[in-house]
Amino acid sequence: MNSFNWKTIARGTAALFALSLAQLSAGHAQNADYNVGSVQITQPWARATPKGASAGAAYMTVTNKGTVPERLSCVSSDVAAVCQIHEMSMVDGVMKMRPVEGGLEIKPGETVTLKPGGFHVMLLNLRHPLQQGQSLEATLKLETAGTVQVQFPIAAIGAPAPGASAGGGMMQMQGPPGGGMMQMNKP
Ligand SMILES: [Cu+2]
Repeated sequence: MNSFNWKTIARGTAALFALSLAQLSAGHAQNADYNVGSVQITQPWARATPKGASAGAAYMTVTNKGTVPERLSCVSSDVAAVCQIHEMSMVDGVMKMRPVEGGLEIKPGETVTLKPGGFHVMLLNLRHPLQQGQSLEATLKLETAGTVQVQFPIAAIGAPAPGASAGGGMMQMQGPPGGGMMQMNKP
């Protein structure tokens, strides 16, 4: 009886594993790369918001392949009245966020990842909730390279990374897509 149970569990785990990989690659296919001047933007994504939420956040990885420092700011978005680049910091033991004055600096040769708990694109006064499976558009400005319109595919509410299910799921994908580390959480 024990061996039968183990087989069943193994088969179930394998099926889940395959399903999650399929979801990951499907999600990744939507995350296009953008080039503007010497700056590359990869893996843009956003998080879905609960009904009634007035703010949302979007994330991406920005690489400066040029020779001069760049500064990233958000000009506008189709889903929100206000779009800003925010930073998170600990103030008296409390996590706070605030706009990055003058734009987020990306030095030559540097890669900066905007992600949950860190730098993010803040979308304030949302016109409608951000729905998983849809995408939002934002116009980003790089001081020297110019502006670029970026599509951010929307992942689940509370998703820790693009293509991942919401936090607290059975499986979590971590690390870069297409070869990242995989972490399995016990249910
Ligand atoms: Cu913010």
